[in-house]
Amino acid sequence: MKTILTACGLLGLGLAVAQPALADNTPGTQSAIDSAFAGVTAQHYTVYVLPGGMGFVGPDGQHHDTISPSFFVLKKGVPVTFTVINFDDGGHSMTAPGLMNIMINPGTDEADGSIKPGITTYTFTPEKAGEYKWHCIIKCDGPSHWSMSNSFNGPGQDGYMAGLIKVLP
Ligand SMILES: [Cu+2]
Repeated sequence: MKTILTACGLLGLGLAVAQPALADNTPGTQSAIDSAFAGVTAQHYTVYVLPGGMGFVGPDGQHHDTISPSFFVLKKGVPVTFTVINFDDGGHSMTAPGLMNIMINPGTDEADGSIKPGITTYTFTPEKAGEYKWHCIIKCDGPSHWSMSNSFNGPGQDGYMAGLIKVLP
């Protein structure tokens, strides 16, 4: 701000107006986080479960059971609702010990061979800031079950049947 006022002064524009003290919006500071979430009273994510052939392609070139998105940012103390739309006729979970456990309803096989998606709604309020690992605890992604195998963060392949949740303070 000081630079701008100086420039205006040099140009003789007379635009020097007293500026209110700005909040420290340095990324990661509590005041920056609080100002980003000012007035936010609810958080919402829509998540899709994609079975086998619908899912993303893994490093083996095959499609795999996928929960997408799989990485989330939440604000502590603000209620969050996950709406999970499951296109698979099998159940899955998003299990994050110490934070949440969403048991995902399976889709329903229809007479014409299609699958009516299962819908699950799950609301909770994150109470503790930190980084949480989630993974699916229901055996899935047959026949290889690759999506359930360990990746760099532990059980489940991140981006498929696992991921991280960051809860901001
Ligand atoms: Cu699963």
